[in-house]
Amino acid sequence: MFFRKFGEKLKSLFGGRKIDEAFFEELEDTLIEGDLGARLTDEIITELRETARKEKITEAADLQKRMKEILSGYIEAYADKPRKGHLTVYMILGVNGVGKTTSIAKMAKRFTSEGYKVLLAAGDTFRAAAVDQLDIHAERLGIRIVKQQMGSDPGAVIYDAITSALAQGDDLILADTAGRMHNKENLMKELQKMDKVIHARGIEDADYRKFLVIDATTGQNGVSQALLFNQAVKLDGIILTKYDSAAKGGALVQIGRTLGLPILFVCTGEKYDDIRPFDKEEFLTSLMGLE
Ligand SMILES: Nc1nc2c(ncn2[C@@H]2O[C@H](COP(=O)(O)OP(=O)(O)OP(=O)(O)O)[C@@H](O)[C@H]2O)c(=O)[nH]1
Ligand SMILES: [Mg+2]
Repeated sequence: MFFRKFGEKLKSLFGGRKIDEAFFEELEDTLIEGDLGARLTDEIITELRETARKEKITEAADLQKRMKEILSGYIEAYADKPRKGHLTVYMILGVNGVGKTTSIAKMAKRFTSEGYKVLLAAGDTFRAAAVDQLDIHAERLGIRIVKQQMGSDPGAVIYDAITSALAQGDDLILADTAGRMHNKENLMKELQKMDKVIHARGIEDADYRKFLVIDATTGQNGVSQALLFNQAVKLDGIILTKYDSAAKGGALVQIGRTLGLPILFVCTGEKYDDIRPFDKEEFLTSLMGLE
């Protein structure tokens, strides 16, 4: 259901025809259009040609499932869950406007409904409106928030949040961050500072996770962002937003293939419940037009 347009294109491409050169050319164009990128597209086509040759497959339809199997090797769902009765920190990263704050609110609601004690940390101190935005969500959802005034050190906000969470016995801190366009050095410096604060407060690496939010509508840009952030700080996974308006999902496959990053959640709208854990089977079935 997510990628109807792209899926439909693949469906009609694979449907009722023999495999020939024209088929592979059309498939190549479609995959590039679907944001799979030139390199990955090449890899997939090569593997499909090989499969068709080896197994003497002549009907394109018989290759559709094989392609899904190939893609299935490229992406995974993020499998870890925060432990209850033990503090975990999720740092939510991403460039401007991708949906960090909104996703934090959605996750907060979801984890709370699963019985987690959640605390929000207003780590985006860059804009006054950012603190207010998270504060409004906290109030609406009845979830505790730790905040400071605009311009204060985000590290200090995180420090306070951890102190407060430990005192209150919270299970999970969801930390918002500023969405500035970063260069790698800047980003690294900022996040290393944050790491230091978090470690100084006694949180171990295993309990400190960094997720990058990617806007599904940005295609190749999302892939570049994942590359940059992952180089600057080791990411633990991806949250994909704006799936609702996106007709393609290839960028996610590319990120999985090139960076090996698992996907935590996908968001499909602006309402609190427009979020769900990544389901590989559902995603690929929809992406491939197999439903
Ligand atoms: N359609 C749709 N809109 C979304 C989704 N997630 C977020 N948005 C919208 O995208 C816009 C930006 O969302 P924010 O959560 O403020 O993004 P942000 O990354 O925190 O932005 P900055 O703090 O400015 O960097 C808002 O208008 C959200 O309502 C989604 O999954 N689908
Ligand atoms: Mg924000």
